[in-house]
Amino acid sequence: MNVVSLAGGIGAARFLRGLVRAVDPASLTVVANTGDDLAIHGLHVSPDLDTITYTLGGGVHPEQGWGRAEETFTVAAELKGRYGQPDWFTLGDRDIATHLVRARVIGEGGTLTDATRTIASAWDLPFALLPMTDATVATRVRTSDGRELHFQEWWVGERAASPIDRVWLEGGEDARATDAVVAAIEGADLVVLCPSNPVVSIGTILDIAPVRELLRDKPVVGVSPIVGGRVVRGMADKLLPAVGAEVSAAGVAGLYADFLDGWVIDTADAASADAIRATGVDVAVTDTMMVDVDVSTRLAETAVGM
Ligand code: FO1
Ligand code: CA
Repeated sequence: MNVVSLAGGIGAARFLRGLVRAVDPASLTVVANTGDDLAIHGLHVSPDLDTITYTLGGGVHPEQGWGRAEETFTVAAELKGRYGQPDWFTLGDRDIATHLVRARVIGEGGTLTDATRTIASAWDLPFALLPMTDATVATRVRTSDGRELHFQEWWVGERAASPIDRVWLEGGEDARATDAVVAAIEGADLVVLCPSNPVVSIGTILDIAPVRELLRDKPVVGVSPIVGGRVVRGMADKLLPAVGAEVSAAGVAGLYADFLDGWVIDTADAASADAIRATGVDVAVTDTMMVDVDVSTRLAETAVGM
């Protein structure tokens, strides 16, 4: 069975630790969001690709959930102290090695897809990891006081202090999914949406033509990133209102209404199951708090078994 999974960062990475146990990883393709990507010190930073790679490769910082374990910051200190470079978004030394490999592949004329293949193979990832597009795109937000910022400037730079009234993918209209992404979805027997941010992770991937259109012809199941009407981590609660959606398992399912077939929600949200079923979507209710790999595995088995 060929499976394609659409993924953001931390929530996706934790879910994928289970999905690789629930399905044959050799038949799994993970398509990752690149709307969070940004250039720092001339390096192409791809937080979601790297979070997935480090987590599934066994090298992620365990408490933080992103970046490298056993990280050091010698280069960052030199950049700041000697060169006076901005440090609102910090790359650690080990992480910089990843970025130098990516820069070398892209500098030699390769694509982000090529660079991702090189990096994923060094981490022995057992599945294919693909960026959603090789085009340059960037998630941007408009704050309620009228400023337009890169998503990372708002989330990391300003700690999401300002409310958001608009969010969009710059360059999204002109971007296309890569041939590899299109072929993977066309060949998929099942598409699984990770419990990722429905606006700036899954929503961004859906914005890249022709992903959304392709999903309408496929069995698609997803795991709700909202538990008990709250975000587990991240900032979806600040972004869902900007796209007119409720911060709830049902609200997120509604954003996928045109293609969603199965939706896994937490036991804390069991009361909303019937309302979601009434929209024509199958609902499974289970424990979705991925405190360890066993929970992630059972969750992935539930999603795949719908
Ligand atoms: N998050 C931070 O809060 N501060 C950082 O300095 C930071 C650096 C960073 C470097 C590489 C990387 O892959 C991720 C990094 N993140 C950092 C996390 C991150 O960018 C965001 O949490 C996600 O993009 C949102 O999902
Ligand atoms: Ca469908």
